[in-house]
Amino acid sequence: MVKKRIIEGIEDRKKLAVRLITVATVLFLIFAGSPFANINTNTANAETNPYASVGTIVVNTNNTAATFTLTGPTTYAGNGTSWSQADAPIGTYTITYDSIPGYDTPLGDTQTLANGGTITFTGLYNDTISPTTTATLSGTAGNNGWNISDVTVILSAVDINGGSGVKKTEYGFDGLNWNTYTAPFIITTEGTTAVYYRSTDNADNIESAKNQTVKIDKTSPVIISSQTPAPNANGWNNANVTVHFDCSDSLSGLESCTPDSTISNEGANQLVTGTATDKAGNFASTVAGINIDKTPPIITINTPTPFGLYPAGTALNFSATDSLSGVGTVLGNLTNISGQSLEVPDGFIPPPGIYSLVVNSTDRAGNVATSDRIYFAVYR
Ligand SMILES: [Ca+2]
Ligand SMILES: [Ca+2]
Ligand SMILES: [Ca+2]
Repeated sequence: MVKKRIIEGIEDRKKLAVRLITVATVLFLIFAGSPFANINTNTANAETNPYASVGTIVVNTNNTAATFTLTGPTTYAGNGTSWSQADAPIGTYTITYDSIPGYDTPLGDTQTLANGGTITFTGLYNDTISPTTTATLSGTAGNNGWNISDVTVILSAVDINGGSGVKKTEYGFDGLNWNTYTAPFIITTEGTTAVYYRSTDNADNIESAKNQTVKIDKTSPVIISSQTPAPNANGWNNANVTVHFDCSDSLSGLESCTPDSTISNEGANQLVTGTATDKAGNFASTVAGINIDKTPPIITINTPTPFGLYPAGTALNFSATDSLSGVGTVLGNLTNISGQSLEVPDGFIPPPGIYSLVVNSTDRAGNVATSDRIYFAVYR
């Protein structure tokens, strides 16, 4: 019976050893330390970044009789969840096991040795896959990929499922200098801005930098109207007017500009609207007021009448009207029988003689009216 138990015990140990070999290669580096000393608290792997160590746990113990079981997360090696080593002699144990991408030993995972003391895992990790960062832009979208407002850049990063996790996300504007990303940031600069970004996981895998172009145009285009021919000093034209619009946009560039238009109708303050649109969708308008008067004034001559005879002291009486731009000048051209001419205003009193009178009137648009020639005489 006792012999059977011993045999069974031996068989258990064999099974245990097979199991251990299945999941790991266990190396014992035997030290000739002081036997039967207290079990120390031992630490696996003192590297700065515990995640950087791949596939190895180093367990130090000076207990020659240490019997312990290492129980890890269920993802351990994929071949089992525990390792056992009975009657471990003094030594350093290097337990090597298959690496599984994304395998994570929780920091500070502590195992208790069967006869006291602890073994602390400071971290094991096999993570060679860098995280993935995604940039999301938040702004008022215009056209052609342009934004017409400031743009908020939101970065989010994930490490693969079971990875060591994202340690940090960074961004910059030249791919060389990096800022740690802590919160969404706002691009206010107009024009084209390149935003570079990347993340690093806890195993110090650094993602290849990505970049996202941010195009902002918050500025309306410029539009200026001009007209040909230019108006006269009174602001009037007496012929057709062509209205031209000059448009420009220094950011996204022009999408459209109102073409020339020709105004032929008479009228005061005829409004012609021009609009410029940039490629981002901003627009600006301007209105030109066009004054066209093609119609000469209407001249009325009350005195003299054709071939009239008038006593000395009779005043000339003439006038003009104009319904659009208004009368600019009205003057008579008085010519005596000797052919001498004199420019005279309304109300002029010609001395006795024989005359011809022509009245000229110009409106404020420059249209000229000329009356019929009237012959008359003034006697004493
Ligand atoms: Ca990773
Ligand atoms: Ca613009
Ligand atoms: Ca007129």
